[in-house]
Amino acid sequence: MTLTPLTIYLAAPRGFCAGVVRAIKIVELALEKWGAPVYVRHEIVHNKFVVDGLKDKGAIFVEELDDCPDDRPVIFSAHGVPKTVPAAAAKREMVYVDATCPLVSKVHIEAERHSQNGLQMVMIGHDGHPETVGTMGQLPEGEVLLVETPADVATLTVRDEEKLAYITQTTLSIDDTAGIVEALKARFPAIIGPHKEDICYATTNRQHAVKAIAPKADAILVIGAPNSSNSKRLVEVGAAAGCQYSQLVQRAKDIDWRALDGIKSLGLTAGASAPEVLMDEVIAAFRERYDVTVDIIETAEENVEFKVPRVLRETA
Ligand code: 2E4
Ligand code: SF4
Repeated sequence: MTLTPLTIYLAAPRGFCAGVVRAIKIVELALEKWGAPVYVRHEIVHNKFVVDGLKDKGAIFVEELDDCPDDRPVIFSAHGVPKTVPAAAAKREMVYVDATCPLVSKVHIEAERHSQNGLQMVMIGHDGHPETVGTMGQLPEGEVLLVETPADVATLTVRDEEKLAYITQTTLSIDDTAGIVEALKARFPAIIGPHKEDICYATTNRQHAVKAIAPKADAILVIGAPNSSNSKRLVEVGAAAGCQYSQLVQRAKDIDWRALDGIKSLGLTAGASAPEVLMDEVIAAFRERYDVTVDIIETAEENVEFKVPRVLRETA
């Protein structure tokens, strides 16, 4: 049987970012140092394959600190936690390691600095997402107002228009966020903020790569989890950049082959929390059905690395 030709445009960069590599390493080193079980508050990163792999090594995942015993170490996920969480762990004299990505911690510090300068904060983020909950939780209740859309900006009630600053989640759509920042600046000309937003290098690079691929791909698949903000944004960016069929898949078995019938080209990328083995699996599934040529579309090079916390450095 002759297979139909298919060109796969493979995005680069894609997949794991430096914050995810560090967070997973923290769990692995903690298991080495303290033995099993080690507790992890929330999925260390939003990926079932990663979480299941760590469960097999002895990690126990819980949603709340209250679900952890006092006498086992606990790790906080890469997304960050409200200040009340390490405070409660310290009060219980627990051993805890914070795997919050340093680029999320940077936003936490920014919020604190603005607040110390007497500014009220506006956070651009997704309601209920753990990073947004963690960042807003750096300041007392009411000090951070959440906006998700330009329409939310129109209805904001602020304490003093002259004393405002904004911060953002790190995994937002660059283009959508620009629109919200514009609305904020139009309504509150004195508002201060970062140069553009707090979207991180990895989010930025992955969105740029998808944008480069979208115009020439008949379909795009993004490997990532349904609760992964950065992965979902890649799907949206692909669609907004003109690709008719842009879909999230967790792994090869999720692919809707019928929907892809007749395609000649496919864009492939993976969110920051999706391991490359799942990309290998997806490409292998296409090779079984098509005569595949892989064309890597590289729009940036990445060489960011983050150190693990000091308490785990000797183990490393
Ligand atoms: C922490 C911050 O935030 P998102 O839902 O995209 O998290 P995910 O775990 O999918 O990706 C890693 C990550 C963690 C991104 N930013
Ligand atoms: Fe850190 Fe960015 Fe990765 Fe999030 S996506 S973990 S902010 S590097």
